[in-house]
Amino acid sequence: KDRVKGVQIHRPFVYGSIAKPLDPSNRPPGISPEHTHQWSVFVRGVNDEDISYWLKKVQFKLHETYTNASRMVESAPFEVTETGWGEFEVQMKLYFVPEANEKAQTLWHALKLHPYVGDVEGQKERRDPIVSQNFEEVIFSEPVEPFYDVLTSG
Ligand code: SLL
Repeated sequence: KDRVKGVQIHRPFVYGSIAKPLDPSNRPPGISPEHTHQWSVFVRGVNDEDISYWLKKVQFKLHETYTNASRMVESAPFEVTETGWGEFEVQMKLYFVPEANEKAQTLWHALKLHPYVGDVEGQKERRDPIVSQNFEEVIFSEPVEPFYDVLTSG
């Protein structure tokens, strides 16, 4: 396939996690008594912009303490929600749409459940969600022509 020479196309996205302590008086049914938090890990567009025209699916690899630790999310929203007790590194493998003709790219994210030590008191009282996210961009360098069309139309 012909590549569009000398062209780089950047697409911004956000990846990360959001977690909140479970309310002891209102726990979801059927979860392990050791679990202290509910969390989600995600890949999404900036301001929730649609990114599914270039991102096909995301494989999230959770800690091996989880059943079916490898979770493939085939459509938006690209996220996994779970409960648990511990922090760990989540592997996120981004698969691009077939027109892209690009290899998958892997990112790592440290799932964060606990607030920074300096703010423990405030967070405890308010049960604020703990958000840890990064802005990133994927660079498609000399995209193949059909993908260039996808990226630049609309
Ligand atoms: C730690 N190294 O010790 C980390 C591991 C694992 C977190 C954290 C288990 C959930 C389940 C869970 O929360 N694992 O067993 O269903 O802090």
